[in-house]
Amino acid sequence: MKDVTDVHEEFGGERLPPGQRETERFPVLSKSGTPDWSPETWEFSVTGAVENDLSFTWSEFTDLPAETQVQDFHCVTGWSRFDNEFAGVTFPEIAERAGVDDDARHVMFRSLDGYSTNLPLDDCMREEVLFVHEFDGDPLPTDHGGPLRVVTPHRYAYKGAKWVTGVEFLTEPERGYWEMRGYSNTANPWNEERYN
Ligand SMILES: Nc1nc2c(c(=O)[nH]1)N[C@H]1C(S)=C(S)[C@@H](COP(=O)(O)O)O[C@H]1N2
Ligand SMILES: [Mo]
Repeated sequence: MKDVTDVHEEFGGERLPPGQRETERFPVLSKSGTPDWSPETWEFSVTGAVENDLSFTWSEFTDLPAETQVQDFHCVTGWSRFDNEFAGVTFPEIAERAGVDDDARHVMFRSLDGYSTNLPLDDCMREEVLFVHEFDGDPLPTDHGGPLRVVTPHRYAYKGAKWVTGVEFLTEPERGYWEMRGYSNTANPWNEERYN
């Protein structure tokens, strides 16, 4: 199992970012409740500035090579949860299969509940950006984004789309749900980039 809880060192900060407090609970934060999904109709797509558009059914996605990591999780509302065990497929694994165009610079993630969030491509091409389908050895609970969510331990957790069903590679930046509503576009917890 890979331990990536040292990611804070890269950003010159303590393990607990400034202004955060540690919690052992795992609160649920969703803009509008937990959407339904069914393994028969679920589909995940990769589109935009790529050589090959990709589309996966649930069984195809769960056949992809997965890895398990221990990660920290920082919510912009002020809580952090340490040592979460997440298993899933890395962002670079998906990007490699799609073949990212040379002029792609940004990424938009889209979700079943209408949520979206954006990141620069460089912030996504990291092994700890995972498409997670297991938490603590069990299927990811639906409240926490199951069947599939993104986690971004180097950024506030709103950069990790729960119920993710689409990734679009972009040549120009666009803003996601919270980024259009006053939250930071960059979201580095060690700089307390909370609001725009
Ligand atoms: N699809 C979707 N993803 C989402 C959200 C959401 O409302 N919808 N909330 C974000 C926010 S603000 C946070 S802090 C985390 C919360 O994840 P959790 O509910 O598993 O703690 O999910 C992020 N991803
Ligand atoms: Mo959040």
